[in-house]
Amino acid sequence: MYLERYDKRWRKKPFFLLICLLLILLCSLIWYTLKHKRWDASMAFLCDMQVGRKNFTNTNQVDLLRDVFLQRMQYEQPQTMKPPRMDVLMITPWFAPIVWNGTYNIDILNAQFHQRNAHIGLTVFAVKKYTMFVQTFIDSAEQFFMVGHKVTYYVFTDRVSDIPALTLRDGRKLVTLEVPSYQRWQDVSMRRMEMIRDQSRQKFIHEVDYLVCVDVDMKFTDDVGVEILSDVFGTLHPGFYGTARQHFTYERRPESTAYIPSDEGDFYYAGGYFGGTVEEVYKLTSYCHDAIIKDKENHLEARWQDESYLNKYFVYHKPTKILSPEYLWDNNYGVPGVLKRRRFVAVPKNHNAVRN
Ligand code: 5GW
Ligand code: MN
Repeated sequence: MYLERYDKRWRKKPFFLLICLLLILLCSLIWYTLKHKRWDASMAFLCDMQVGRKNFTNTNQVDLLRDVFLQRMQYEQPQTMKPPRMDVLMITPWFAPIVWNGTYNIDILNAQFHQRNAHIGLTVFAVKKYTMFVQTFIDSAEQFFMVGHKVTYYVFTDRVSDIPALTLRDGRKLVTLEVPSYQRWQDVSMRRMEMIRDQSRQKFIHEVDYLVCVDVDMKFTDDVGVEILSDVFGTLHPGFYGTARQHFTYERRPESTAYIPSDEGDFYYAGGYFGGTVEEVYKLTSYCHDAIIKDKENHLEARWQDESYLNKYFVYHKPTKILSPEYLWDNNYGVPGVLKRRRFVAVPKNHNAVRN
């Protein structure tokens, strides 16, 4: 009796096999989609669901929080009555740190960011002849940028075949993103906002935690590490860090969306170095691009293109960290005493040769 039933069932063997196969396929599909999600992002989603269905579960959002803790470390005690730097501003009135050499302990910061397994994206544009800067840029970044952390270089270019194949350290990779090249250099510069916005949405949000967005005609000459990371950060322009606000080269025409009155503004930030979490960089680039387009419709273009719109953004969306000019220097400004290190410096360029 049992045997008979057993036989009958096994006559449907192909059917069962098919079901099994489909189940396996479904499982691997689910695993594959979840694998690429960042842990905290998917957890946040789960948490939201639990908040929505409080009655069906005992788990609280706070029970899912991860403990980030440090091992025993030995280092010099911070001294309440003895600030590490007396010659520079180390904190803004809205409590954002300004990063100068001597103000932070990189070992503590590295330990924290390693625990969080932070993945950093470094975006750079090499359009037209600017592909000539890529090799030096990447080679120097391999030596000095976020050493020991996970890094993805995103190189936006119109000349994909000009990007050299480079050997990178463990945990680091280079992704080339093909983009249109605009005829006007002003558009090459300004459209970076639109392209970073688009890729933040489509790609970066799934791949990295933080973005660092910089000029390519540059070279790392000293350490740039996780001390720069924060929700949203800007960098003091090397030409204006000691300047009074009314002399900043902000956009001063009230008709422009980038307009900043002469009695407003904290610092003059450089267009060639900003960043933050992917979410914050999305908000920043989205705002700047929208402002650029609005001005374009009115046949306006701010005085220093994307830099002007970035400065406008930071007047009303205060950065949570600010990098000192150590992080963006040009040797044409000499080497002042406050500058203990030059970490990222402009590569001298023959303007006629690279821009025509
Ligand atoms: C070309 C002519 C004039 C100005 C800029 C360009 C240009 C800029 C270009 O042809 N290709 C290109 O990729 N760029 C990107 O915009 C580079 O990433 C570059 O670092 C950035 C800003 O332009 P820079 O570096 O020439 O601007 P400055 O103010 O640093 O001299
Ligand atoms: Mn530049």
